[in-house]
Amino acid sequence: YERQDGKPFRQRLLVVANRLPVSAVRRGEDSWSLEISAGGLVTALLGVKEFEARWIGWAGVNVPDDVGQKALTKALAEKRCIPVFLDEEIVHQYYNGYCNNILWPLFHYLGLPQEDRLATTRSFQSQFAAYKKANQMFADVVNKHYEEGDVVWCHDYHLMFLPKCLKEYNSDMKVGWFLHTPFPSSEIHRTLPSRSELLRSVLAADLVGFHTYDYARHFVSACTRILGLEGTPEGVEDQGRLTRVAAFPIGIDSERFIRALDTHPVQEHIRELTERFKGRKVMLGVDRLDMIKGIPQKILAFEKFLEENSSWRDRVVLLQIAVPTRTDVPEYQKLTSQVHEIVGRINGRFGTLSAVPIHHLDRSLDFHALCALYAVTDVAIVTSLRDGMNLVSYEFVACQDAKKGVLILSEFAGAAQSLGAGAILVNPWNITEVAASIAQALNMSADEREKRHKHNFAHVTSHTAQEWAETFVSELNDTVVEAKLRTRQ
Ligand code: ADQ
Repeated sequence: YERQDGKPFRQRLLVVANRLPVSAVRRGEDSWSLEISAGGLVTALLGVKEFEARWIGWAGVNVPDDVGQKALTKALAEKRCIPVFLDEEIVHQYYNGYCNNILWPLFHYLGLPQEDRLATTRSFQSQFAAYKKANQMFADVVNKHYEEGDVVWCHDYHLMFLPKCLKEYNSDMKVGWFLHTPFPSSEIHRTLPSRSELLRSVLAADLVGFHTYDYARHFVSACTRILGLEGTPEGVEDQGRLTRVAAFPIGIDSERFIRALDTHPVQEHIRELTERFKGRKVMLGVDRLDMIKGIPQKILAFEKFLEENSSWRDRVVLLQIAVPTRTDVPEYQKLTSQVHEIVGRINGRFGTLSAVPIHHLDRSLDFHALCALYAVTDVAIVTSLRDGMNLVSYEFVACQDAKKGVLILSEFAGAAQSLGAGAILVNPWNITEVAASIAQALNMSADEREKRHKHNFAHVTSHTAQEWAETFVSELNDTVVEAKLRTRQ
């Protein structure tokens, strides 16, 4: 593989994540079609151009037969992807169970799902066993493809057990682990029956990264309080071995969004949208349909705003684009019906024969349509109840240099720490406060909008995904060199 500009790659990077950045659909016994899938990590790593990156992960499909596995492996190789094959039972226990039903809600301070709390508690051990088994399967594939000098970058809460498995194979492997979600307060983490084992396996990595200092601090506290280890300004120390812990706030490939705005398809979409919503201010929400994104809270706040500001009722529209995820998990199915019900009720209440106040779409948009939507938006609204970072807020800012729209942003998104000075920060649980922030945003003077946008635009364009990845990987290289020097002394 060569870089597009012909220069040599700096290093081989094995990016290990639960999901490969492609979705695979079987077209025949030995034929597959592949499609790039939406998601925060995919977006971030699209910006990484310096490293010869290979992806290792699950393709999201069950492929029980050899012929299918061989054909898929071959098709994926063209996209620099290496599959890990997981069977249905493992996926059920590891992915739907331990990852999405236990770790995901816990790391976002949502607790276990109410109804089956006891059932989850009972199945905990078998799900954790499946989690470890799946992580070992990832480790086997990484080990098979590893070459000396490679950097192995493990991603997210699905793979907390992976650093330990990799170091058991080869203690010289350079291993980094990055968490895309928040790391919760140690008081939350300590409720996990597998709390110590998970912390110890993450600590096997050379470098452990989080989006914010708060998450890094929570992790170090968990290690000191639960494992009794020593926390230092550098990280966590265990019997003379240091695991470096630091914050690496992610960014986006802002240039990709800015360039797209001038292209024909985006300009076409912009023309259509401007015509379609003439005379109305456009508010926009773009989220995966997930309980952490606070979509019902956002819509209820919008209802309150319409209730209290009758003069705005036919002058503003909320476009909520929600891409369905984890559709086989009951909690997510419930969320979809709940959102549909609230939207239907509000549209029934405030709609007229010619217009409705909320357009809710349950689907993913292609890149051009998304850029156009960001560009025509007057107010973007992110009401995550917790969110590791939230890249939607960054993408919106990147597309707003002409319009200078306003960003309403949850204080519980990691992005609040970087875009806080330019955005209106809100507590999404406080619907009255969010409704007031909508009024503030819609009525904001052009000068104020410009000032706020300038701050955010400078941040988004200078803290890119590429820089994020480069910083993490060079820090990982340095950490390993320093550790070697320390052991020699
Ligand atoms: P996500 O929870 O997926 O990511 P986010 O950071 O907002 O959240 O990224 C979502 C990505 O998916 C964005 O690039 C967005 O454009 C795209 N997307 C969302 N809805 C879409 C739609 N309807 N159509 C098209 N595209 C859509 C996780 C963490 C975040 C963290 C990222 C990166 O939960 O907190 O910021 O990883 O670390």
